[in-house]
Amino acid sequence: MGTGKKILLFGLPESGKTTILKTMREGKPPAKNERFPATIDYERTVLISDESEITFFDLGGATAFLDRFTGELSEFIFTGVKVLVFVLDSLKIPEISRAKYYFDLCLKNIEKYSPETSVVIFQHKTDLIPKKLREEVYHTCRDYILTGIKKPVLYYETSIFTCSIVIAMSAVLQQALGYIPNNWRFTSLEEKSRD
Ligand SMILES: Nc1nc2c(ncn2[C@@H]2O[C@H](COP(=O)(O)OP(=O)(O)O)[C@@H](O)[C@H]2O)c(=O)[nH]1
Ligand SMILES: [Mg+2]
Repeated sequence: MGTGKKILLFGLPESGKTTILKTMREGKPPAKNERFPATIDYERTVLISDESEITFFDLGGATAFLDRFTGELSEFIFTGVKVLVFVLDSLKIPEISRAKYYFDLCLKNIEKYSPETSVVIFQHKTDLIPKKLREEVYHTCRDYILTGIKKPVLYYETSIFTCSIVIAMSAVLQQALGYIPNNWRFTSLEEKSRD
């Protein structure tokens, strides 16, 4: 599955996965009212630098796909993964138990197929949280999602509208490669639907 090193982006629908990759590809957030169709199955974005190549898999968020990725396709998806990025929508506290369910399933699969994988959480869309609630939202999300997790997890608060997303992505690249490449650029490999 794919070329070079593999990074998975996982998260509930609408958590921001496709937008994050688009922002990285274009070097700026998409225009305010731009909407993308829900990701079907998965899409690949490749990061190319002088030294290396990494493929990001943006996994479609619809429940049927999530269940396939963590079920019948799990070996295919979770083998050879360098970094798992789990995107958590800061505003969807009511859905956090569903997110946690999939996060735990991802970790189970990682444990089974790629135990060396680094795990990174993006607590995303922080620009939408009123400033005085940020601390509280951070603790609520973090405590909930990490309950019962023994594996070390890197945790970043992110937004496509601040440099936080670039800082978090740099950490992901550092985990994947052991260094942050010079001259990195992201390109879209294809719009991918396997079926
Ligand atoms: N305010 C805000 N909105 C965001 C951010 N990232 C993504 N979004 C919005 O969240 C919605 C869902 O994003 P999308 O990338 O399609 O989610 P996906 O289903 O996880 O791929 C879109 O309307 C995006 O514009 C962010 O950092 N801040
Ligand atoms: Mg998407």
